[in-house]
Amino acid sequence: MPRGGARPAWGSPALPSGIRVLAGAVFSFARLLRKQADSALQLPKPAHSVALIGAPFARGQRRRGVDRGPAAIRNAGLTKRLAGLGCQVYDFGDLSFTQVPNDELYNNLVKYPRSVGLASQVLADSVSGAVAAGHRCVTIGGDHSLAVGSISGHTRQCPHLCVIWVDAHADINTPLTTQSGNLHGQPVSFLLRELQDKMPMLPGFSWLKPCLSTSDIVVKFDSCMFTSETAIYILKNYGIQYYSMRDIDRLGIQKVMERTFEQLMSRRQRPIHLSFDIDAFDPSLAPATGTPVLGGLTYREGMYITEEIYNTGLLSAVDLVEVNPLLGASQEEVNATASLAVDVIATCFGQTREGTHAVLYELPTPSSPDESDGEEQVRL
Ligand SMILES: [Mn+2]
Repeated sequence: MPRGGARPAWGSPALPSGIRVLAGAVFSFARLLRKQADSALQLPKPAHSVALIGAPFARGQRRRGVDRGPAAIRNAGLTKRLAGLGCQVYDFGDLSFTQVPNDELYNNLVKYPRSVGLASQVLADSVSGAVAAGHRCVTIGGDHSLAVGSISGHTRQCPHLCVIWVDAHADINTPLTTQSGNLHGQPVSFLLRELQDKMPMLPGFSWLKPCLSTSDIVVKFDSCMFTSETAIYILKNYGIQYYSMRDIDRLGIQKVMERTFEQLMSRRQRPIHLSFDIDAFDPSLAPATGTPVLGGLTYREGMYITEEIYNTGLLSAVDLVEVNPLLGASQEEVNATASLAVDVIATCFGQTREGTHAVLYELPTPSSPDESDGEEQVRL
């Protein structure tokens, strides 16, 4: 495994109270000095070390093609875009998942439990290793059942992390409440400690320890109309902070993000795991996905979410899942969905909509000596 890059520092070290003000002044001065030095030398921003992990897994849902998501996102230029933002990208390639023979239904309903359990275990080990080596980790899926692996692997290194879940659905059914039997609609319930007395032991999941509390996660999803009664029950009765599209309409995305960070960071700053399902966007923007829902996020709302997460400086891992190149009605639709995925990830690492300019950029002026000479000659 390639190693490199410094482990991100999560917040400032604790200081004896007597020197807090002085230390604050020193830190500010140091920051000012660093800013001035950077300006003078036109240094790029400090590079993030990013591990890229492809997870071509499709058995958490029923549509063919989502295992081709990593290739589509790579082809849309992800690595180049991240490198252009100053990131040092370590592409670990695609994980290979062992086929599990005779992966029978659990409870006559839940599909491919052993395959999903094993794939998540493999991904958990990879994410854990990448974060331990000092990288920020980008997992490109693949279906959303993999978040069981990415989040549990991430918590091995960062036990106090928090999760922002952006999705058309809440993905919080349990194996006993699911109607479809697809595990990509259930990953959150596997991770939450408070739900464990409602969770059966599924074959393939004996390795998993629930690693999140309900106060560690904020869920944004599209529409109650398409969210099961169970999901709404769990969100409300277990006190999970969530925002539907109606909430986003009512409050605006700026307020929603402000409240998200208040909830997750009010006691202390901590690493963020963003789990982003491309179906959170309106299907007009992300058509090539398995379970689209009308009335999803606009491009601007999506970019605002990831810009704000970048601005915290606390992002530690991202999942970008459910891009399915076989479900676009045309190549244009596939390209649009994959490009959107690249935009989401790039914005997580500093791409802005405002653009930028060189620190020493100067506008040209019309009064240069050459031009004066020219004028003289014309007059003569
Ligand atoms: Mn999802």
